[in-house]
Amino acid sequence: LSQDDLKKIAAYKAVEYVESGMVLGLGTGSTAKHAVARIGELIRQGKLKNIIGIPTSTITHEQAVSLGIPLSDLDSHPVIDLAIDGADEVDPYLNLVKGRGGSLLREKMVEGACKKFVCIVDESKLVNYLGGSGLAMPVEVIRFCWKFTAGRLQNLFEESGCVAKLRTSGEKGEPYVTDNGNYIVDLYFKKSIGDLRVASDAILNIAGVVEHGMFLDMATTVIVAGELGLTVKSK
Ligand code: DER
Repeated sequence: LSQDDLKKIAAYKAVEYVESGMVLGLGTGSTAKHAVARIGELIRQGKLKNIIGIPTSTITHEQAVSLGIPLSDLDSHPVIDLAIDGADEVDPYLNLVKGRGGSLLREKMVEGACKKFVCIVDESKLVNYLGGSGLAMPVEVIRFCWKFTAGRLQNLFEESGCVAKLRTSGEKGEPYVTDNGNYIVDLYFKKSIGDLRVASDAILNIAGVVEHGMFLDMATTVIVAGELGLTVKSK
């Protein structure tokens, strides 16, 4: 089974939690994309009715529109029944790193408004501790003096061997700009950052920071698709 096969298996399992009449948070990324496609298919087959989708990015909004999924937003639906979304890392306590796809702010707003948040991953996302993959821990920052903010983030985690890098896109390496018009500074750690709540509060204390990609105590269920089958972990 390819990694994408595993993502699809996890996504389809998560869509089994969807019932007609639900307001759904629609996630972003290559795993969530399968869930959105499956929801669209079940609506088209008449197996799901009266669904309202709340997209977590412009790209998911476009996918949902192309599938005919009725859409709304948090202003009209401040309480959401169920969100389905991927993750970049999952620790043993169901804490997540998200945002390598650049949508962490709207994802955190939507998933923070949900009664249930089902996270879908292939087994490659499992880590012993957040930041443990050595891959990016995204932080959304305002553009104004982003270098200053990046420097403060890097100094904050000096003991963890942190390196802060501005996320760029395109051939010319121009700064990546989020749906919200902000930049992303990616943090790379060599060692554990210790207490995640302490780290989260310290990051959010920096005035130029908008939000970070640690989703602590937010997922209610994590569905993991692996070579040996599916594992469902619930809080
Ligand atoms: O950027 C994001 O938050 C995505 O949801 C990410 O966490 C998972 O993306 P993937 O399903 O493409 O690996």
